[in-house]
Amino acid sequence: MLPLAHPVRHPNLRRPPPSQRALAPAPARAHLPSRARARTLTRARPPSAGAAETESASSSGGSGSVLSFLCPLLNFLGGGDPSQERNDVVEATTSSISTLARLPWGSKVATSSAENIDSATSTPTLQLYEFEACPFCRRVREAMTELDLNAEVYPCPKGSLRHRDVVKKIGGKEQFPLLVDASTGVTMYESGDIVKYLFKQYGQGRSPSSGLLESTIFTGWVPTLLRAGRGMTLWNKAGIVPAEKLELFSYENNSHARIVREALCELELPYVLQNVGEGSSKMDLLLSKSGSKQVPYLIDPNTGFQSSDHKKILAYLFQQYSVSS
Ligand SMILES: N[C@@H](CCC(=O)N[C@@H](CS)C(=O)NCC(=O)O)C(=O)O
Repeated sequence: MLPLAHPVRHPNLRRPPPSQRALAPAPARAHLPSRARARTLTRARPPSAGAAETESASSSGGSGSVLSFLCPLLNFLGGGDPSQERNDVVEATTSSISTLARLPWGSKVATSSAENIDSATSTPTLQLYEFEACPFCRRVREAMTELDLNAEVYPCPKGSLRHRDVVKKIGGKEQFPLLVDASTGVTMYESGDIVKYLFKQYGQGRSPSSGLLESTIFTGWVPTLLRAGRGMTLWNKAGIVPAEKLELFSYENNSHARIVREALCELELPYVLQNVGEGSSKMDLLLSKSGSKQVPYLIDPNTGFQSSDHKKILAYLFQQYSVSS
């Protein structure tokens, strides 16, 4: 096992009994107007199918079958249990090469976006249903870094206990990414459409950086393959639903932040993503919270855990949110 931070089972954490775990949907915050309601995580009702406007170009999710084919192979190569002690050299090398492969994208702010925080609830107006290993989801997260946007992220790993059901109820099918913009009422599949939408809505006339859209089908797969499918499948001991979302300061192409996001995905833990790419307007916020500009920086309001050390974060997450510990 990784060296562990001292885990504390906190009263804010709930572990639904096995019979209820699959029935405990996460909230789609677009339908939960107040922060108080967002806290009623396991009681919130998912939106009904077709309730939201759906803007989707097409979508068979054909490349999903590619991932389905690769999934067992990547799981095999990835060595299975993500909570086990890892080889630091392999971790650093594979994530750093992944970063190199996506170097021009998802690191810097291209344009400071219009504010996308709901002032009444202090929560982001964007909700992203995704999984870390999905190259199309990566494309959207890269755009969010470039636009300096925050989002509530609902990881939807294969084997998901909660969030995939919400996606099916919102849009009618399991396809990722899915974006909900509570400020406009727009709900969208199709990563290319989502990126264009985000730039149009929040990019103040800017276009996505050169090659961002086109490059996904080439080097967008590199992190998925090199990371051997980390951030793709639910960990078999996942299942604890935190009362409050975790908060992650990160930017898409940071090699250590990637490893933390993979873990959040494998544990299906929803979190508020504070994108802090180079030039971000939220750097001062990060500085005030952590005392440094280093990312990733994870805050767990359920327990008070805070750290910018990705290894400590991993150890904490797998211990704190494991059903058997
Ligand atoms: N054209 C879509 C493709 C999306 C897609 O194929 N996503 C895959 C994951 S990479 C998916 O949803 N697979 C179904 C699944 O994971 O169950 C887009 O650009 O968003």
